[in-house]
Amino acid sequence: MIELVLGDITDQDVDVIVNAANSSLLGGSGVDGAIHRKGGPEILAACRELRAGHYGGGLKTGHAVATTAGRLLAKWVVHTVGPVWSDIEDHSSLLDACHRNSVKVASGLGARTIAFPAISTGIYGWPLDSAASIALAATTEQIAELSHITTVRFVLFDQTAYKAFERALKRR
Ligand code: AR6
Repeated sequence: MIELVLGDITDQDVDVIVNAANSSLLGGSGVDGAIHRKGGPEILAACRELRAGHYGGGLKTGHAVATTAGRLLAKWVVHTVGPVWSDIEDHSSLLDACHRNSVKVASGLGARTIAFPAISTGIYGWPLDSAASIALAATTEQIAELSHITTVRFVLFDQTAYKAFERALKRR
């Protein structure tokens, strides 16, 4: 089931919250900043451990990895790195991959509910209508293949983003 909600992703009572991170995994602004601020230092500590281990070179664009959600209501944060929008190169497959891989990681943890922000549509500059179509297609197709996940909630921060996702959902 796909849900659209206008709000702040850090308030969501779901099993997994997806973070629109960067490859350093060490925080940033936007969703990333909000998650680390509200989730507390446990999340950053877990990210530093990842960087000290298997993710020494950082998390690649399109990939996803889980940590504790610290003090958030969620059980886990799944960090993924969306692509930066480009007018000259099509990076749609990477935006598709970060949604699919986030669902896969969440499902592997046994999560049933997962909340996504509008990945790449902030600092990374991806046009909202395009991002919404890619996000909805990727998550719908991926959950059809995995039995665990029952609900995918897109948490949109403002009316403009909410309306773009609403239009994309109607087009499906
Ligand atoms: N809850 C839900 N959505 C939010 C929230 C929130 N608390 N805050 C912002 N948004 P962005 P990106 C919306 O920039 O484009 C970071 O520095 C926002 O309005 O968070 O993938 C990372 O470290 C926009 O629609 O993510 C990376 O360096 C959407 O979430 C870089 O930004 C995504 O905006 C990632 O850029």
